[in-house]
Amino acid sequence: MKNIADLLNIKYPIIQGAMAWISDSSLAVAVSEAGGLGIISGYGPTEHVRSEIEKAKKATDKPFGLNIMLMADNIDEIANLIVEYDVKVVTTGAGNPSKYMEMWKNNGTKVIPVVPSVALAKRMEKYGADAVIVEGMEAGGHIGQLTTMSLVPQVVDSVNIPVIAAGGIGDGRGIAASFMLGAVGVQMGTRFLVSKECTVHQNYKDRVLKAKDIDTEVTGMSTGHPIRVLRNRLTREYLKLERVKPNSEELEVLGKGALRKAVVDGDVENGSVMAGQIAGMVNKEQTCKEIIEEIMKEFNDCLARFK
Ligand code: TUI
Repeated sequence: MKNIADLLNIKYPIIQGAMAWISDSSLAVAVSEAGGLGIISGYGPTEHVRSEIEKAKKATDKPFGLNIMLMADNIDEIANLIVEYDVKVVTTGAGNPSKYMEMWKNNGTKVIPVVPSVALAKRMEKYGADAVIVEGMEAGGHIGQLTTMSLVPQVVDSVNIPVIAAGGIGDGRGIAASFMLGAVGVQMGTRFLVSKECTVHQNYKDRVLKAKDIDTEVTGMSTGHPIRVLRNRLTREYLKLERVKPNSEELEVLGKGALRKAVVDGDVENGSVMAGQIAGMVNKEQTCKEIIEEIMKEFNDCLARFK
């Protein structure tokens, strides 16, 4: 398979990464209408997720996906929405989705788990995944331990299903590099976060637009839930607490509701501003169509250099 577009019935091999509280129907519809695959985040109250799916169905006849965050507590309900609304693609993150895979596959939904290791990629292939998204720790949010550069080719060598690369990809050069590693598509979150159609608070966008290469930090290494975010008052307090009071309840209190605080309230000092390492090169707000067309041009220019 040369690219993932045929499997997913889309024009370009670009998937928009799900971002908790951020990727709603507005963003997903804009990406799908521009020829990529938009993904609605399934993280949040079930009725909210249901209404975002309904809005997307009304706004586009192009395929879009729903992401299942496997650490959420209403996950059974969200998993059922895939079948109820006949969502064409499901991506999963932060855990092992095998419990739900038969149900989704029986419905004809394409199942694409995000994996942080070769072992999980192999297990997902055995359970019938249609493809895997291999996410390196350059990504924003909840991350694994390996980088995209080292993990993607190792997974490519270990499975026979299509591999989609994620983490650290923000332009056409990143797609070209991913294809060189054996991937047939890419997933990008941070670049779409600053798109015009993304409804995240403007303060959050501005923070990403202004970020430099060294501005992300990983919190939660000690708790087993590492999360990549932009450095601010919250990360300074959190990292200090991790050093002086590891495993304390205070850590949980500090982290609770922090993402929503940044995304919805725009409190980018005390909230969790999740973003990937490529934030440093994301410095303009564009429509999703402009982003995708610019990236595809860069990608084709890269390929032409090697002809
Ligand atoms: O899921 C993500 N990134 C996320 S989810 C998220 S939601 C949230 N997080 C914290 C606070 C509030 C909301 C933010 N970012 N990426 C996909 C991903 N999945 N990265 C790593 C993994 C992963 C890790 C372990 C996938 C499977 C896994 O398996 C463990 C097992 O059970 O075998």
